[in-house]
Amino acid sequence: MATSKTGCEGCTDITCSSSKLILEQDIAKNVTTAYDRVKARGMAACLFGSQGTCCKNCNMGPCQIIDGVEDMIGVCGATADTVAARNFARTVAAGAASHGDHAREMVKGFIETAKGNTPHEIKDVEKLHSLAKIFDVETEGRDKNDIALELGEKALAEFGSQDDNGLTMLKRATPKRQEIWKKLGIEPRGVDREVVEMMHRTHMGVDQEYKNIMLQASRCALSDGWGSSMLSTELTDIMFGTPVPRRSIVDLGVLKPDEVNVTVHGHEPLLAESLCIAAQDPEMLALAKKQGAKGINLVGVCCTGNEILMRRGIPVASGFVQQEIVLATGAVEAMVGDVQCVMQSVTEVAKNFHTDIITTNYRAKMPGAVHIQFEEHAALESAKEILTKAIMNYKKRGKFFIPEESKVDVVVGFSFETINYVLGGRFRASFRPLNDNIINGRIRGVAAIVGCDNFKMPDDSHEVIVRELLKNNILVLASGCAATSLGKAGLVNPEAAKYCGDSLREVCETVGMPPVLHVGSCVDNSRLLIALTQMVLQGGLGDDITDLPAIGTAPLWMSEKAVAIGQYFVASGAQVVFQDLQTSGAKEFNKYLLGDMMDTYGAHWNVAKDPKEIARVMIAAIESKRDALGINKKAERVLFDMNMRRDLSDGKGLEDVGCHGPA
Ligand code: NFS
Repeated sequence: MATSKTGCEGCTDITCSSSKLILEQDIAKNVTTAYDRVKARGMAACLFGSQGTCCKNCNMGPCQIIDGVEDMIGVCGATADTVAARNFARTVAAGAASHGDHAREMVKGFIETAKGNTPHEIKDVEKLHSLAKIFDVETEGRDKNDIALELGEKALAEFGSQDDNGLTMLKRATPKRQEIWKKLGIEPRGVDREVVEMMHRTHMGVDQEYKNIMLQASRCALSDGWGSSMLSTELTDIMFGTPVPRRSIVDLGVLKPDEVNVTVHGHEPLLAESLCIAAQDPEMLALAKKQGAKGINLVGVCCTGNEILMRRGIPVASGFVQQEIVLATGAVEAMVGDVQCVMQSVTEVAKNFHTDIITTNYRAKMPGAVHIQFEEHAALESAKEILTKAIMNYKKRGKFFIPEESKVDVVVGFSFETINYVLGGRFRASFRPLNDNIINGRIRGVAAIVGCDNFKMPDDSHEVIVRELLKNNILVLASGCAATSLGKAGLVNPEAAKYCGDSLREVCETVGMPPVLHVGSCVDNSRLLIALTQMVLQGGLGDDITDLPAIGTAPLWMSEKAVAIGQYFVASGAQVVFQDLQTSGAKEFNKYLLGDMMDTYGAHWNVAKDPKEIARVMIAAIESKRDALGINKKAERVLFDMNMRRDLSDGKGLEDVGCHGPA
């Protein structure tokens, strides 16, 4: 057995067993991964950068600021608080821009689909009608494609909107939250506009008051959560089907020794869905057979993987940190990417094998990759061209190693609508049982664990956090690479109920659901906003998200998108915990983020340095919300009878947030 360059000797960073197995193989001996680069760089990151006090927004510097040291402010006089707030806000803007640009492509694809110009169709008509209602699109007596076209055009207009009345879907929030946003003057006006204004306000010599900068950061983040991401999720559901529970598998063992393995990496499901259709095409299958393969095995990497996992049950090979290691198996004919989270290093890893890295989007090219432009108007033709390239590589495959034991069962597909009917039944779909179980204490609260994986904490960090939460009877909703990592840990299936405290286990076993509900990709975190809002509107748990015993974390955040998500959760009233933030060099601003923001939004950021500590913060936050609601008092732990349920159900209900049963 050889020692790969990454090797595992003395390596404390890789705890993932499938990664270790691959990197121990001879075929991987020349492979260099991010784990190597982390080690080579050492742990000492630039102090100014990591604390948020390096300013390069103009060319008088770059200025490195030390808070409290008179000579160490910016040449222009900018203080540590201003600089750190500007940097933080620009991170939010970059994250929101990424979701916005992704969403725009999905909306354009939706319009083309409505016009009949793609191989896709409008699948979820019930959801189409429900969203049409929110957007004031007439549905009576109209063909689904007509409705979809008008809805798509109205959705597209949200990107360039200059309308001070705010984005359409803000009205899905609780009345109290809408009031808060209005009072603060932070209702987003247009998806693109908020990013532009954020970039302008953080230009040299514009907004220099950190609280004011953060108002726009919130507006920009809200234009993501309640704007672009929500649009993307909803229209993607309408086009490709709203996820329903289905079984699948995750981890590197999903690769197949005798089939053409194609990994789909990136984010926009238009490409992935088209590849799924093309991979079933008899012409493609015949070509694969001609090359000696038994078939074509599409598997997911990162969030595009989560998209097709949720809607088609296509297996996911890996999340973000394992993307190089998937290739180090030597068993991948092509890695096909579109946008976001594709490491530049994959082309270097691929050089050791017969693998092609295929870029497909004019916005995201890579040196060393083959570029085949994915054309929306000729989606199937593009997908076939891409697959042909992969198939023709099959015969070139050399030695390879697939860890066949490394595959874990998952049950996924917990869209908001699914949670609704899984808990309430198909004909009485409702969040009422969830609220009741929280009120009676069987479920202590709800935790969202979202976002990336990263090399800063051990690979099993998500698992460590979630096991603590489950033991403490906290229901977990997961998305993105966090959900993949939890799937690999065996926590995303109903059998994992055994890891829960007694009362949560009882609930999960009764309903037959996993204690960790996979809600989808990172864009699908918008489902969480709707779920939290629905919990409030069902009654009994306060009158805004801020009152709920609920908290979110992106413990291994890597991408700027995660910061945008964190900020839209905070601005929507939900607490979040991250492992670190690049703000600690600015005392006042940091204090504002980690506490004082509460006065403005009813929520703030938290930082906790390791998985156990993150879990402790989450549990404590949930228990303190329970105390505030008065549901921790023994006498108040009652089961609700029908009359009480009816009372609580008064007021806004499911229809008002545009929710319905599964497709
Ligand atoms: Ni989210 Fe997805 Fe993964 Fe992080 Fe990247 S794939 S959109 S950013 S790393 S979860």
